[in-house]
Amino acid sequence: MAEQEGLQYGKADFVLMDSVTLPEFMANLKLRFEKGRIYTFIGEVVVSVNPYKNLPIYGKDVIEQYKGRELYERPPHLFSIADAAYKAMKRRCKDTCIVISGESGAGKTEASKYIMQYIAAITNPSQRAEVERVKNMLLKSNCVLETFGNAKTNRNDNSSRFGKYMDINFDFKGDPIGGHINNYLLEKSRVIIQQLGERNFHSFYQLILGAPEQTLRSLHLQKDISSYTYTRSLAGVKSNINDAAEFKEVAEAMKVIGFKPEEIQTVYKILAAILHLGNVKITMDGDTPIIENGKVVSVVADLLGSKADQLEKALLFRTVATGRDVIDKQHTEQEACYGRDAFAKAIYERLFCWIVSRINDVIDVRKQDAALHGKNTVIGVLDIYGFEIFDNNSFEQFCINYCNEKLQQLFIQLVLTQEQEEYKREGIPWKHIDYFNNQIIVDLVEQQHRGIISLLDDACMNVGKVTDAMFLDALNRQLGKHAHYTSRKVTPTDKALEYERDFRIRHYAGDVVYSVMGFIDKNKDTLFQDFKRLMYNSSNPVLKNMWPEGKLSIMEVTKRPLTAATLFKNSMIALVDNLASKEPYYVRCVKPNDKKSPSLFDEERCRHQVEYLGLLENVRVRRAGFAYRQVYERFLHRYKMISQTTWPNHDMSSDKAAVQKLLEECGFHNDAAYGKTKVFIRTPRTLFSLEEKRSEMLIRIILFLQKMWRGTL
Ligand code: AOV
Ligand code: MG
Repeated sequence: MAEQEGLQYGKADFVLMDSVTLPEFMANLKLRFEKGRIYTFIGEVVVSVNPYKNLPIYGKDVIEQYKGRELYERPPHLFSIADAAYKAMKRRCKDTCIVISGESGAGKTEASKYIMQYIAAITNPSQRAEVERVKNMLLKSNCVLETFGNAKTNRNDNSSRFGKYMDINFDFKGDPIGGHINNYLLEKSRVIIQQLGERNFHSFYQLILGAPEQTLRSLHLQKDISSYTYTRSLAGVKSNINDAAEFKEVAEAMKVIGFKPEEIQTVYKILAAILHLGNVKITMDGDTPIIENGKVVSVVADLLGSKADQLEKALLFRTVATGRDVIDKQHTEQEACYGRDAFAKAIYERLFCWIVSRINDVIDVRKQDAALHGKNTVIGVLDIYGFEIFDNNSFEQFCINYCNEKLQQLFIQLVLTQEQEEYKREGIPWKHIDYFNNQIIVDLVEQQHRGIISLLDDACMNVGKVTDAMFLDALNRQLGKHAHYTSRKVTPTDKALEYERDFRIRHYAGDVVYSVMGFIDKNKDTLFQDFKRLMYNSSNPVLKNMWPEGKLSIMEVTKRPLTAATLFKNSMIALVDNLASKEPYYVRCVKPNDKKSPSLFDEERCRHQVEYLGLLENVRVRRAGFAYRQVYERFLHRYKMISQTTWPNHDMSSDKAAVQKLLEECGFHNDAAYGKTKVFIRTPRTLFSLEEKRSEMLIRIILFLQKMWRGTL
C-alpha cells in the first residue's frame, strides 16, 4: 500500500479504510484536502481534489522522488500514475493510456499538463537533441491549443471547449520521439454567442489586448473588446486572466513549434476577420436584404484574401441548383444573419483544426519513416471537457455530457465489470459488488433508430420543414417512458416563448435540462457552399488549403454530409475503442466547491461526485480483489529463477503447481489465489518483493556467468 506519511494526513489509499462506508470515505478525503494532501490512491487509481492554489509539489525535487519508484513507495501523486504508465510501457512494451475524468473545473487539464511535464522530465537522460525538440513541441503545444480551444465559462476560467487525446510515442530506449493529437468537437457556437458572465475563446481577447499597435492597425482592430459584437458580452466584467501577457507567450510558442511568420499573420487575420464579420449589419430594403456597413465587408474580404463584392454576394445570396439550372436565390434577413454567423463559426473551427494539424505535422512520427525509429510504444493522455450543467444547456452540453457518459462506461467496463467477470471465469471465490451501470443512458443517447441522436438525425433528414418543437414531440413519443428521460414543456408566458421547450436527461452525474432550441440547426451544421467556394478561391494559400471542398461547384455537391451529432458519436466510439485497446490508468478529479476557493470542502458537492464517479464501489472491488494477475506460463517465465524448483525448468505436474510451489517457498502463499489459467496476487507489496528477488538473482546469475567467462579465457 502507499507509503503512509502519518495518520494526521489520513489514509493514503482508500483501500486501507477501516470500513468501506461513504462517511468514512468522505472524512478521509476532507482531512487530506485540508492538510494539503490532494491526492489519494484507490489501488492504482488516483483521486485528486482541485486545491485551487499553487502547491509546491510539482518541482524537480519532487519529480526525482518519484522517478523509477514503485507506485506504492511514495505518497500518492499524479507522478505515481505517470511513472506507472511509463514503466508499463517501457518494461512490458505495453501501450498505455491515462484517462483523466471529472466534472468541469475539477482539474483535468492541469493534471494532464503535470503528467506531461513529468514524462518530459524523466526521459532522455542522454539529452539527445531530437528528443529534446520533440519534448519541447509537446509541451509548447498545450498553451497554443488552450488559447484557441479554451474559454472562461461560469464553471471554470480556463475551461476546455474541445476534447483532446494526445499520444506520445516512445522509442525502444523509452524516450519520446513524437506524438499525435486528436481533437474532438470544438464548441464553436461560442464564437458568436456566450452565456452571461462567460467569454469567447481566449484567442480573441489576447489579440485585441495583447497585439502591438502596428499589428492591430494592419488588422483594422481597436484595442477595445466592446467594439465587437462577438466579444462584447463580457465588456466591463473584470477577469484575472492576463490576455496581453499570454499573447506574447503564445506567439513565441507558435514560433518554436514551427509556424511560419506568414502563417501566424494569417491566424491573426482570420481572428480579426471573424471579429469584423460579427459587426456586419444586414437589414431589409423592401424585399431585398442589404448590408448597412459595406466598409466592414471590405475589411473582412481584404483580411480573408477575397473580393468585397464576392463576399457581399455570398452573404446575401445563395447559389442553388434547380434541375440543370443554377440560380442565385436571395436570402431573407434571418437567413443572411444565420449565414454570416455560420461562416464565422466555420472559419474558426477550420482554423482550430488547421492549428492541430500543423502541430501534428511537426510531432507526428507516423508521418516520418517508421524504419528510422523501429517499433515504438505509446502513452495516451486524455483530457476532455468535463460534465457540465449550466442555467441554459444546449446541443453542446448534450454532446459534452454524452462524452462523459461514454468515459464513465469505459471506467465501469474496465474497472468494475471486467474485473469481477474475470474472477468468476477463473473460478476465484467472489461476492458480487453492485454498482450503477450507466449503459442505459449511453443507449438512450446513441442507440440506432431509437436513441436521441438517431431521432435528431431523422428530424434533420426530413425534407419538409421540421422544427425543434416537432423534434421534441418525436422524442417524447419514443422515449416518454424511459427511466432516464423526461420532457418538461415550459408554459409560455408570452408569445415569444411559445416554442421554448426542453427535455431532461437523468445523467449518471445528475439531471440536466436541455433546451431543444437550435438542436436541429446545430446538428445540420449547414454552411452554404458559396462560403466554401469563396474561401477556396482566397488569394491567401494558407486559407485556401483549409477549404479543399470549396472546389466543388453546386452541381457537384450532392452527398448529404454526416450530421454533427453522428460525427461526434462516431469519434467517441473510436476514442473508447482506442482507449480500451491500451492499458488504462485513471485519474479521477473532484471539484471541492463552486467558489474556486482553496479552503472550502463543500461536503455535499464532494459526496455527490464521489457517488457518481463510483469511487466507493471502486474501493470495494479493489479491496476484495487482486492487484496483479498473470497466466502461469508467463509468471514462471519472469520469476522462475527465484526458486530451485522452477529454475531452469520445473518437473511438476503443471505450471500452476509450479507457481504454487514457488510462492509457498517465498512465503507468499496466503497472498495469492490460483485460478484456472492465472495466478492472482492480492497486494502489490508481494509483487514488489518478487521483483526484488528476481533482480538479486539476475545479478547473481550475471556474476556467475562473468566468472565462468573469465575462467574460460
Ligand atoms: P478541468 O480541465 O477539469 O475543467 P482545470 O484543469 O482547467 O479543470 O482546472 C480549473 C482551475 O483549477 C485551474 O485553472 C486552476 O486555477 C485550478 N487548478 C486545477 N488543478 C490545480 C492544481 N493541481 N494546482 C493548482 N490549481 C489547480 V473543463 O476543461 O471546464 O472540464 O471543460
Ligand atoms: Mg479542461
